[in-house]
Amino acid sequence: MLTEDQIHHFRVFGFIVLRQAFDAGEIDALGRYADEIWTAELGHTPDAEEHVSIAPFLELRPDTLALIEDDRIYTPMVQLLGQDMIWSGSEGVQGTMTRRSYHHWHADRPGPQELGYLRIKIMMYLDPMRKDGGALRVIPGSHRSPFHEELAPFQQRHGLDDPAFFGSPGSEVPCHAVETDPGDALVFNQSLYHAVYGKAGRRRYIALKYAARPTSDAHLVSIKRFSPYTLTPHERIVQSDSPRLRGMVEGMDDLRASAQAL
Ligand SMILES: O=C(O)CCC(=O)C(=O)O
Repeated sequence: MLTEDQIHHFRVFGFIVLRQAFDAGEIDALGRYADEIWTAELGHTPDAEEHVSIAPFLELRPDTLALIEDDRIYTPMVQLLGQDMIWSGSEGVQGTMTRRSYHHWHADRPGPQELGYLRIKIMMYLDPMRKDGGALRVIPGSHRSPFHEELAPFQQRHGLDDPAFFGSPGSEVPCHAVETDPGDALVFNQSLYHAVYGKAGRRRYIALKYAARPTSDAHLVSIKRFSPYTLTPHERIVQSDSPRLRGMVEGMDDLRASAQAL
């Protein structure tokens, strides 16, 4: 359960960290499940330097679904997104997606039209993350207008090979590096500007995504553009016996039909 201070921190800065929400035994078990999923998908055990990115991820096994509705995650999400929130899928990633040690400054849901529709990503890193060694860096408050709009040049440049961000290398942009240890859960607004520098080796994370229930055509247009998979949730969630899991995908057929009509 989030305190009023944590809710305030999330609203103002765009992120919070749930420190040591999970114990070492739980993280070890999650790592083992993750290895099994990656191995099954790749057809071999991932090498230490190999990149593997699977989405959906937790949905692939009945025994990993529990994390999605675990009180330590689910209750904070209800507090931030409302009781009628929706599920937006999970990811399981090892290694570095771009085979580069950085992921330059960007927002997952960029642009002023996105700021009124809250979507949240929770990062659970299975290895310690430090500022120059792959920790998620965030620009606190950059999910809010007009700061968000001022950073639009970052979004335009983040795919370039060697971009400058207002004249500085990405690694020198003023920011907060969210250093984490296994067991921490980093919760961030997907309109927040973030980046990673110093990714190396077997960097593993599980990500969980939740969103406020869409209530307008603009929300549906945004889902179609950025996360169309949200509208076709995994069968294991749809058919689940759990009221929490089923509740998060309830009405999805209607939402998908409305989205298709737009
Ligand atoms: O690799 C990471 O830790 C974060 C990746 C990222 O930037 C994202 O999920 O949008």
